[in-house]
Amino acid sequence: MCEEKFYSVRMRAAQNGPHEKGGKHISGGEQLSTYDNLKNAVNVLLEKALAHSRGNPDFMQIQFEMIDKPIKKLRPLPIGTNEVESVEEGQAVARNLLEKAGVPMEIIEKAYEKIAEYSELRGAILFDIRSGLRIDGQNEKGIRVSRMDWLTTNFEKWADHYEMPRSQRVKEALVLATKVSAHPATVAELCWSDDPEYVTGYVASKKQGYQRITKLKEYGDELGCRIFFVDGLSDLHSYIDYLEKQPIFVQWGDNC
Ligand code: PML
Ligand code: MG
Repeated sequence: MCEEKFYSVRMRAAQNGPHEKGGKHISGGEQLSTYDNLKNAVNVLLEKALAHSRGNPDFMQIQFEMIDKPIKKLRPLPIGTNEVESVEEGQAVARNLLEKAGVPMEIIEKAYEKIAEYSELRGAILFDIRSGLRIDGQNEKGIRVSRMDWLTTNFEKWADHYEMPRSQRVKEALVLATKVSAHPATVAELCWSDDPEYVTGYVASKKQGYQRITKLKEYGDELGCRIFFVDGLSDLHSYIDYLEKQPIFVQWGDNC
C-alpha cells in the first residue's frame, strides 16, 4: 500500500458566489486518496459541503492532483479533553494552555484583541510570538493547510482505543493539528469551528498535545478561529510551503 500513488483531493464551497468574489465560506475539506478510491473521496467531500449547517453552497470546487513528493508519516498528537461549563471558563483554559505551551501572556492578549477581525477568514492566520503581529500576509484568505489525511480504518482503531467518537470532524482537526504542530517553528494552535452547531475547540502544541475544550463559543455563533502561534520563523515561505504542500499521513500504531 505504501508504494501506491496518492492523490490530494480538495474541496471548497461558498454561498453567494465563490470566496474570491466575496461569497460566504461554507465548507472546505481535504483527502488523500488512491486512484481507485477517488470517486469515494470526492463523494465524501461533496456530501460534507451539501449538508452543512452554515448553509447551502451555490459554489463548490473539488479538484484532485497526483502527489509527487514522498508522504511523511506522523503519529497523532496525544489527546486530552477539558470539560468546561461556559465559554468564559473554556477561554480561560485555552489561554492557560497557550501560555503553558510557550506563548507569552501579552502576545495571547494581543491575538485575542484581533480575533473578531480574523473570524471571517476561511484559512488560518500566523501570529508571531515575538512581535505580536500577524505575519502570513494573506489578508482575508488566510493559510489553508492541505495534503493530509488519516486512513479511516486506522483512525477508527485509534478512536475506539481512546474512547473518542468516530467523528470525521475530530479526525480532520487532529490531522491538521498534528501536521501543524510537527513543524519546529509552531509553538501552539488555537482553534474553534465556524460551524454554528459545534462549540468544542482545542489548543494544540508539542508540549501538551491536542487539548480539546468543550465550550469555546456559544451555540449558534458562526465565527470561528484558527491561529498558529509561531516562533523562530526565519523562512516564512518554506513554513507556508510545508503547511500547504508537504503530504502527511497520520498513523497510529506500528503497521505500515
Ligand atoms: C472545525 O470543525 O472546524 C474544528 C473542530 C475542532 C474541534 C474538534 C474536536 O476535537 O471535537
Ligand atoms: Mg468547518
